[in-house]
Amino acid sequence: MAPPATPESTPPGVAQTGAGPRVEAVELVRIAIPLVAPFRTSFGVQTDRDVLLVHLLGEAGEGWGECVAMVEPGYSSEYTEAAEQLIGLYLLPRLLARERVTAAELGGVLASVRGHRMAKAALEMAWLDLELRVAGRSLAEYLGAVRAEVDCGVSVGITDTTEELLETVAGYLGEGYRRIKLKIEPGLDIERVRAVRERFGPEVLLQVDANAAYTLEDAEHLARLDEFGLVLIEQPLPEEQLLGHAKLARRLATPICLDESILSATVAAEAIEMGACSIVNIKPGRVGGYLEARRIHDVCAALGVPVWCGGMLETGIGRAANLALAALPGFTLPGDTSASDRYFHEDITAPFVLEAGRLRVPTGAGLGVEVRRDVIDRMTTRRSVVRPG
Ligand code: OSB
Ligand code: MG
Repeated sequence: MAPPATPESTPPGVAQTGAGPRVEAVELVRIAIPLVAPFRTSFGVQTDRDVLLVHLLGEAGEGWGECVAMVEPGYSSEYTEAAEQLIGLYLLPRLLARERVTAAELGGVLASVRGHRMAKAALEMAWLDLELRVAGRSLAEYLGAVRAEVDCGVSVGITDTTEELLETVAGYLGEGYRRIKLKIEPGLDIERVRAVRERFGPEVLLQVDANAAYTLEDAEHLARLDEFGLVLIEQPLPEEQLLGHAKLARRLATPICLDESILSATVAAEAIEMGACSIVNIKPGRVGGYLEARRIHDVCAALGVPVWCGGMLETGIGRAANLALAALPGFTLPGDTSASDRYFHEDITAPFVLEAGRLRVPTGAGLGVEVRRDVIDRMTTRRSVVRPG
C-alpha cells in the first residue's frame, strides 16, 4: 500500500483532512504566577512567570495549551506579548478560516508564517488536547509512550554564593531528584561545579547549562570542566553557531548537548552529522510543538543520540504534555521535568508530585489534567476571545 501523502504531518491514528474538531471560540488568557524562588540564568533573573494560555472551545469539548515563551526575549527571540499578538493577528485567522483542522494538519496550515515556534506550539497543544479528549485517547499513548513514569532531574539557577548553591542542591537531592543541572556563566562555573562535585560525590548525575554565554575563545576554559565527569554541557555557544559547537566538541571530553540551536528535526540531523552535539535537549515549545518534538526524537533514535526533555518553567498544563513526551523510548536521560512545587506554591492543575525521583505520566484523555479554572481566574491579568468568521 502507498504511504500517506504527507507522512511527516499526518502520524498514524490521527484524523485526516475534513475531520478534526470544530472550534467555536478561542480564549487567550494571560496569567501571572509567582515562582517559589527567583530563577537566575546567564540571560536574566525571573521571579514570576507571565504565561499565555490558549483555551479552545469546540462543539465536542475543550482543549488547553500553554505558550512557553518567557516575558522577555532573553532565552530566544520569542516573548509572551509577541506570541499573543502573533496568534491573534496571523495564526488564528489561518486556522479559523477552515471549518475543521486536525492537530496533525496545523503545522502545514501555519507554515506560511516563519518562525514563532512557541506561539505555534501553544496552539498545537490545545488542538491536541481537544482532539484527543474527544477521541478518548491520552497524549502519551498517541505519541508512543513506553513508560508509565519518568526519571526527573532539576535545573538549579545561579546563586549569589557557593554556600547557597550547596544548600539548594542538598535540598533537591534530599527530595529524590535523579540528576542535577547547574546553570553556569563565565566566572560562575568551574569552582561552582568543583564545589558541588566535592560535596556530593562522583555518583551524582551532574550537568551544566550555559544558555549560550560563552565563545569559542573559551574552549580552554571550558575544558577545565572535563575533570568533573559531567553528563553533558548544554548550549555553551550562541544559537546560530553549529560549526562553532562542532569545533568546541573536538576540544572537550564533556559531551555537548544543544538546546537553543535545535529548532527542528532537520537542524537536529544536521547538527549531529557535523558533530555539533552528541546529546539533544528536546523542548516542544522551542521546535513548534509535540509532533516536531517527536520527529526529533525519531531522528535522534535512528542516529543513536540520547535525548531528554527540557523545560521552560511550565505550569501543570505544559508539564503534563512534557511528561507524555518524556515517556518515549529514546528519552534515556532524566529531564527538566521537575515537580510542581519546584516552581510554584500553587499550580493551575493538580500538582505533579515527585515519587522516588519520578513523575507519573498522565493517562487521562488529552493532556490528562483537569485545569483549575478558579485558580486561573485569580491569576488572570488579561483575557480575550476570538471567534471564527
Ligand atoms: O535553558 O533549559 C533552559 C528555564 C527557562 C528557560 C530556559 C531553560 C530553563 C531551565 C529550567 O533550565 C527548566 C525547567 O525546570 O523547566
Ligand atoms: Mg537549556
